Amino acid sequence: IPDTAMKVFYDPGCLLHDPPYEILSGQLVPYFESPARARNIKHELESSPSFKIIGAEGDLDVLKYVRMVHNEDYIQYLRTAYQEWVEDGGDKSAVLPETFPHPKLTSVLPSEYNPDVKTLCPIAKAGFYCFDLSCPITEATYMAITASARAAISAAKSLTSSAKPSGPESSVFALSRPPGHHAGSSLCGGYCFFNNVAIAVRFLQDSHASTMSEGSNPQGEMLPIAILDIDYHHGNGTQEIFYSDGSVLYVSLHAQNDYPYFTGSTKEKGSGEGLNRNINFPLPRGTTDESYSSTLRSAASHIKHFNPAYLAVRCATAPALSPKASADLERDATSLGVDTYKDDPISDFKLTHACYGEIGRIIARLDKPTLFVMEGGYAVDALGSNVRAVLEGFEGTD
Ligand code: OKS
Ligand code: ZN
Repeated sequence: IPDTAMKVFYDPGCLLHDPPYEILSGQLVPYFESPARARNIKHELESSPSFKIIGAEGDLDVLKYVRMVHNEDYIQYLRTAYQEWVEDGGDKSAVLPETFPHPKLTSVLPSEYNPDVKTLCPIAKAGFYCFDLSCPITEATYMAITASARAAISAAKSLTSSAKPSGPESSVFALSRPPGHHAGSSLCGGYCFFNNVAIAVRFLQDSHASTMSEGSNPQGEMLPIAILDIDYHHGNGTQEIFYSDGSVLYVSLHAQNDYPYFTGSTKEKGSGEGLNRNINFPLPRGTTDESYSSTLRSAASHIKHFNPAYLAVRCATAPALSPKASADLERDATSLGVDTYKDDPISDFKLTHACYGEIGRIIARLDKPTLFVMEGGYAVDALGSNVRAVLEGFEGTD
């Protein structure tokens, strides 16, 4: 293994979350965000000398960093929800909500809606902490989401101890799963429970603060970090977590008018100290290599101007399906009985395989220590090779 091999952090606990089904396009289908996704990526990267798989660090205080992002009641909910649900007579397969506190359902203004959550029954709690039906909580979910965060923190930790300040030698990939960017400070949804990238970003900021002598940072300034979200979907959770935080720039490229539907417009610019530090680039269906990479270049120019100490990239292959991947997706989907897949927006982006490498090269030109964290992508058989193309484009090893 060459010493320039990119470190890939992985925790087998990530495989434990394995709900039986989900509702997609109105149909009950096997859960798309499956353990097979992580296995496929690991297998692909293992077979290349450009990568080195490393076990996540066992003795990290994961909860310490989870608490820097998520509220305590939400964390305790995720930890205890399954047991409470089963004790209440709920189905043993998983916790799922029934109703949500929609602003027009609750009898008071949304800002005044503040129930005593402890008094809610398990199925009501499930709706309180979730915004859709994509996050069934199984007996093993809490272990899996902790493992997923552990992989992201371990990767971030290795960045802080890297000899080189920037460039390929100081870049790492966290093979995290379940994903994180839809998870907000007290909200799960879109397969996401803990926001892995947000947790890793807080870890990096905390490590930096603790290395500073007391006198040298009297204002307690936080280390500036940029998050580039190249998942096909908008990262509503990451946007919410850092919305009024001036130390973190969130930049997202995503499909307009697609899941999660109600966030991701250019009007969402951040607030207070975080004003202009939230930048959304919604893209139309049918987006091609050329328009995707030129949008990514302008996104990158905002990051360059912000001049972060670190760059965190949420990697996903959904926006860049190769013709083969699209075929796989359609085939898988058909075998699962989802006949609407031709119309599925995921296959509406028209990027070719060559675009993956280019995406990696554009990110590499920012010349920052970079943390890649896995997010979405369902074309299981093509996942590994697509992830590999982005990372090898970045490293210049393609
Ligand atoms: C419906 C699931 C809808 C798609 C969720 C998208 C997840 C994703 N049960 N986010 O980046 O890939
Ligand atoms: Zn996605």
